[in-house]
Amino acid sequence: MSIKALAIGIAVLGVCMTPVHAEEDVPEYTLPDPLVFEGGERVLDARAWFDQRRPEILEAFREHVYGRRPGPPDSVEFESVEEDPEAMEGEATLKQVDITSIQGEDEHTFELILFTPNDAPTPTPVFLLMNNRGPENTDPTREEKSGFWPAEEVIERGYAVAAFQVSDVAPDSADNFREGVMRLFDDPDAEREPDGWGALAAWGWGASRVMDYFETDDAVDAPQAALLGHSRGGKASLWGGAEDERYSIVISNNSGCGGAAISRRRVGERVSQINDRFPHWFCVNFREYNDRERFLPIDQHQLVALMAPRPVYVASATEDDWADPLGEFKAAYHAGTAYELVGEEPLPVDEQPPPGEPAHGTVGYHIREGSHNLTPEDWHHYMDFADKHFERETSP
Ligand code: GTR
Repeated sequence: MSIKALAIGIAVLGVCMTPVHAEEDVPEYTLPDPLVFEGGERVLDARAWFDQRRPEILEAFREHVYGRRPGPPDSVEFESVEEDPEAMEGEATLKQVDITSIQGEDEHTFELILFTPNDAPTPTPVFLLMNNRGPENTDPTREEKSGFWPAEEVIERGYAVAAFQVSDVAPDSADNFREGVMRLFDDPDAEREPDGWGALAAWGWGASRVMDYFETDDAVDAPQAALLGHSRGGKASLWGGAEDERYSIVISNNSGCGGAAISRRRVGERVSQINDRFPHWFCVNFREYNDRERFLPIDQHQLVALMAPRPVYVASATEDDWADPLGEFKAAYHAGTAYELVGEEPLPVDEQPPPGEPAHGTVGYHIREGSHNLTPEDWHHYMDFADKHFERETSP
């Protein structure tokens, strides 16, 4: 086996490593222009973006990539199952809330964990993590602490911090992903519609039910809520933020293929590989683009552009070639034309900045030294970005 083949093998296993691809091997490609309608006409002003072009792009992603999610259920109920006003040694209030979606005769419940700071002005802005790792990362008792969700550090900076398990909303498995919320709307035994929603869309739908809850909680400033996900969670946060404009900041950490990375580059994970290994994440139509990325009517920079004019953040890690860090940067960069059109600041750099030098316009980007992960360092960049956009003082 050649060194390169071995390296790719290791990357596939998700073990941290240095880049294994050569930029000169990236095929030539032309990106679809966010500001050109499918029919070829140019988008000339912000009105045309909001009223026509944005809906056209959103529709293309529904049809070809993530599938169509339903609207809200008939009703949603919230039940506080645990409350501790003296959590984190008195620094925060803990609430554990059961969120129940009711549709006809059926219902589905998942749990939200929320800490709000005790000595910050209320309502407080909030970060919601769509947790794709184990629940030990978001331990409400704080007996276990994890850099993946450094809740104490977020509270210390005056933000509320929340999390839910994506697998509680839709199991992360091709065998039973339709047994979570999806069964409220679809027959899990019927064949999937070609544009029926996949698990990533379902996880974002769950984030919308969390937003429904935030809007009822006086301690939380729902109009200042940031939606954050890592890896598969970062794919879901981008799509969830595109579908639900109530999230005012959308953040994708190391989201890679089907997230922020440009599909046409074919670097790291490819559309065919992701569809083979995770057939439940996307809609069935996405498989049409296995090894045919250049025929996609959209590419992932347009997913980032769907957030405009809201602040959006893409982040990479140096040893995460499987997620194509340069492709992630390029998506953030090429979303910029839509941001400029609506009077917002695109990425303030036109080349990928070095590690440790985040670039924060209304579009934000950083690359962190290290492997595929969500770390306190990433979180602090996100909080700096939120401080800027929510006009808060950045702590030293
Ligand atoms: C990998 C997958 C990636 C990424 C990652 C993760 O196996 O190939 O697309 O989503 O899992 O979620 O950690």
